[in-house]
Amino acid sequence: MLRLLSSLLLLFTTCASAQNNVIVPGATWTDTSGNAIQAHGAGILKVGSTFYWFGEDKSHNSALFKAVSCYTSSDLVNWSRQNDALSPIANTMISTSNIVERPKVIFNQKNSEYVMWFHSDSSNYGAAMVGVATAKSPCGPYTYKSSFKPLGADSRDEGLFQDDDSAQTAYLLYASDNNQNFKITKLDANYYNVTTLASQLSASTLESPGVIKRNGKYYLIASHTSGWAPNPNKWFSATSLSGPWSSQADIAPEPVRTYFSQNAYDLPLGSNAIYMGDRWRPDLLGSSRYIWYPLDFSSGSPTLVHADVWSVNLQAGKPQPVPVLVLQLPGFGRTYSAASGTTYEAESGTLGGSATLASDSSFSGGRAVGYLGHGGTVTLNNVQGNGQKHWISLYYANGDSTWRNVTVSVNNGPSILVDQPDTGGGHVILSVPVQVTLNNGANSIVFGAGQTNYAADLDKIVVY
Ligand SMILES: *[C@@H]1O[C@H](CO)[C@@H](O)[C@H](O)[C@H]1NC(C)=O
Ligand SMILES: *[C@@H]1O[C@H](CO)[C@@H](O)[C@H](O)[C@H]1NC(C)=O
Ligand SMILES: *[C@@H]1O[C@H](CO)[C@@H](O)[C@H](O)[C@H]1NC(C)=O
Ligand SMILES: [Ca+2]
Repeated sequence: MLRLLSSLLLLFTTCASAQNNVIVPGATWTDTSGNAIQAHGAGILKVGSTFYWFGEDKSHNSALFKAVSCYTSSDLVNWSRQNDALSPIANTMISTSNIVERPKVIFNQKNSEYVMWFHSDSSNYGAAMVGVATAKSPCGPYTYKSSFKPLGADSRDEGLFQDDDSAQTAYLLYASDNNQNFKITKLDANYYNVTTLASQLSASTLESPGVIKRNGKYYLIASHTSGWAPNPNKWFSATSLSGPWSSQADIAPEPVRTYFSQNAYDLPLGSNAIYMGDRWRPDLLGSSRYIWYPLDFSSGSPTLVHADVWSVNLQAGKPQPVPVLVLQLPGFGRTYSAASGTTYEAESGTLGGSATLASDSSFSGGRAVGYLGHGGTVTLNNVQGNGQKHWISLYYANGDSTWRNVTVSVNNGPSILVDQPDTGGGHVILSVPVQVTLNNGANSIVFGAGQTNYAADLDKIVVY
């Protein structure tokens, strides 16, 4: 045991500089050129050992169409931007005054062709169509074919599922009939059109769907409809895509509203999967963040594994680039690793100005620091670092209906402002990440200084 501990410590010391080789849900995720990844409403395609990430470029902070981006990666962490996969065409349904959302790509073996489906709409979401585009290489650029209403009915948020039968039958998954009925419809052999309805979940008000097949069983993951605001995403299972589907169940504890995210894509990996969601920020759409978590199937009920900092080990046995503890979950084995952190309770810090202690059983240690910001501060001394960049997760509660934020200053250095999305209640705790450089040894971190607005109640921080 001692030997294991010291080798973990050694791993921590020698490898900490490679900390940007990790998935940090809610952080600004930069590509290999250092730009924020713009690929919202994601779709993933794997070709050989390369992953392709398609998504909405929202860098113009607008819902209107700018581009479907294409990024490549071999490890799901380090992404390089390629040419845009789909670009606007004036006077069509994919002009810059239209909506193109949730691009998904599958490969059609018969035609040796990549086929992209997306939500195609007018600017007020009144057209409610799907669009189809094709290309001969994964990133394209894709040639736009058409937009239409599948089987003559509405289609808004959509996804695709390609089955593993010899014909590789594919299906459109979509919110139909003014988002009231959720439908799964079979595609034709070219993947250009739909043919027949496979199943309908009537009055289910589901959107943002993904389907994963596990041991002959189909799992549908979807959110309900609450605009850009998060809700508790659900799962359903069936032994056939024609149903019957099980009744809905949560993929995460209901109050956390899927850790403030909405499903975009579910990527099977090993015996589990990765949940890939969006944390939408409607007033600044380009700053919407990606919330990716392991989706654990070991209990038979797909469940998000909340991990502040984690990595995907694509090659079993490959040395880990980050200090990790393998998640102690059956089936995870070498596939997922979550970083181990050191916790500092906010209530153990030194309160300044109008800051006060808040008590609630939902807080770690039963306490948090309230009335931060607007003159209130808390200082945590003796936060241990190693002279490198560290991710710190701030655990907080924000019972407002709007976002708050908090300043973070390390060793009297410049303030970093960290957003604190509403948590859905004053008793609900979420975490947000911030990356800082800590001195080797003890550090002093001040929260809430120099801001006129109130920050959220700070429960604790975890330093990775
Ligand atoms: C990330 O990918 C780029 C381009 O493929 C490569 O040059 C770089 O070494 C990679 N970095 C890491 C940390 O894997
Ligand atoms: C899709 O199929 C329907 C029914 O056969 C047909 O009416 C429609 O024109 C087709 N749409 C496209 C875009 O090919
Ligand atoms: C910080 O939060 C306040 C609301 O508490 C908001 O008015 C302000 O715009 C936020 N600042 C930034 C830079 O987002
Ligand atoms: Ca606490």
